Amino acid sequence: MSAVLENTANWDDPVSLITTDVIEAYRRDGVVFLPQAIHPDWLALIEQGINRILMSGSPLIQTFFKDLPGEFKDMVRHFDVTPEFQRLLYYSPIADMIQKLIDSENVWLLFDHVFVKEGGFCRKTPWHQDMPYWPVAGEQIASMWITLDPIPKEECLEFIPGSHRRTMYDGFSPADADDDVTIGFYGKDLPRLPDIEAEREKWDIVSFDITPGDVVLLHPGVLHGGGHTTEGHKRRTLSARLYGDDMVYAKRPDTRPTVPLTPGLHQALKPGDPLRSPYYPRLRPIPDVIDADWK
Ligand SMILES: O=C(O)CCC(=O)C(=O)O
Repeated sequence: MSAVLENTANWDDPVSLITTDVIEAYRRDGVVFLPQAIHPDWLALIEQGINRILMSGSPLIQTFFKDLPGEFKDMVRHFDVTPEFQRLLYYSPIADMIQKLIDSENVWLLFDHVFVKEGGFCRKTPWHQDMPYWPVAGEQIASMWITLDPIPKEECLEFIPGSHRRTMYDGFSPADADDDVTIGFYGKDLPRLPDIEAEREKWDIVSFDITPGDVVLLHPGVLHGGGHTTEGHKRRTLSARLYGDDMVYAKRPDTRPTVPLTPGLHQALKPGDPLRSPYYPRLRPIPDVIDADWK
């Protein structure tokens, strides 16, 4: 069972929320709910960043479920064109909290990932792990899943604690998800996803009621999905994907591009190389050049 930790907002020292219990629960379950971890000022900045991306007409906005009343927009890696996210990721406590959680001297941003569900009934996100989509391996990695809107448990993402320590499945294929959520993203080399939704009783599934400011710390190997939204409800989420020193480049099947599309990555690195790219900015320690310009 994943940890739900007693907590009250501690805006002066949010890093103290990453206790040894949290670290242990994260290693064991790969998912930890942390109540009131992000100050409303940072949430306002995230909202401005999401609005900027939505208004930009970015070619990286993918819209799913276009035939339904509600739409699902998925936006990968807008850091360079979103000053709100730059300010947030360099100067909010997010990187410090993850640095302590994964116990790494350095912390890099793999990418920012925004999800917006709104406009009426919007179906569940199919069950998946994030790890197969990303060309990475190692232990020191975490996403902070930050949702701006209050949502009941039934409309929150759902998670299967401990699944990051078991099989890494193929991803689901967004284009085929209407017909069969187990059709693979790559279609080779990795085992096909089980149909978790069809046999929910067999799985230990957790989810959380969300009040703005609450976050979920999520290991990208954890199976997660779900979270439809209904009429009058919306869910705007930033998932900040950060990693540390032990992460290396890893190959994925060659049938589809990996996420995020990273200029020159596959040419520059071979499997096992430390995961470094100008596309993955270092957040901790903050580079001197950023501090000198911004403070
Ligand atoms: O918000 C969603 O529906 C999907 C989120 C997700 O898959 C993630 O944060 O990795």
